[in-house]
Amino acid sequence: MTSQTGKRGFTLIELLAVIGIIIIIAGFVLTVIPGLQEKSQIKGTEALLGQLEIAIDQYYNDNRSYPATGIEPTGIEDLKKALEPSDPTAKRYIEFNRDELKGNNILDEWGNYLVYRNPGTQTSTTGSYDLYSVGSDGVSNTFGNDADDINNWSQ
Ligand SMILES: [Ca+2]
Repeated sequence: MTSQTGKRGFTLIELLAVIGIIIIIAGFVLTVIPGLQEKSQIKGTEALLGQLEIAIDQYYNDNRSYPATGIEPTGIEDLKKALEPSDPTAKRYIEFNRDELKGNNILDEWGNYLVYRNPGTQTSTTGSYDLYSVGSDGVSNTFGNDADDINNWSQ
């Protein structure tokens, strides 16, 4: 005759072991995922800057000057209007995705405004421009030279 007592639940030790493993995995996920997300945000912002540099070069070829900046503090609205004018008959050098813009401001992967300056101040090349993201911390204390900032002059 077979006994029905073969069925049993987890022992307390087994339960604690499982809970311990779940805590270890959760800790790993919580530390690794944000790191991966930041890496992808950095890559995405670098890619956007690269696309903008190509578009700015094409604009330069047509106009023999880089897009001018006006009184707007970050200059980025001026850049957006030059590269993707609202006038449908004007030449467009880039097509922004709507999630890359807030109004006429071009956003980095953290949702902060990029900064564009013409004339630039960060290279010795005359007639150059500055273009940067303030990076993951959302601020720049050194006009684009903080360690986490992403700019067009130190890549
Ligand atoms: Ca920064």
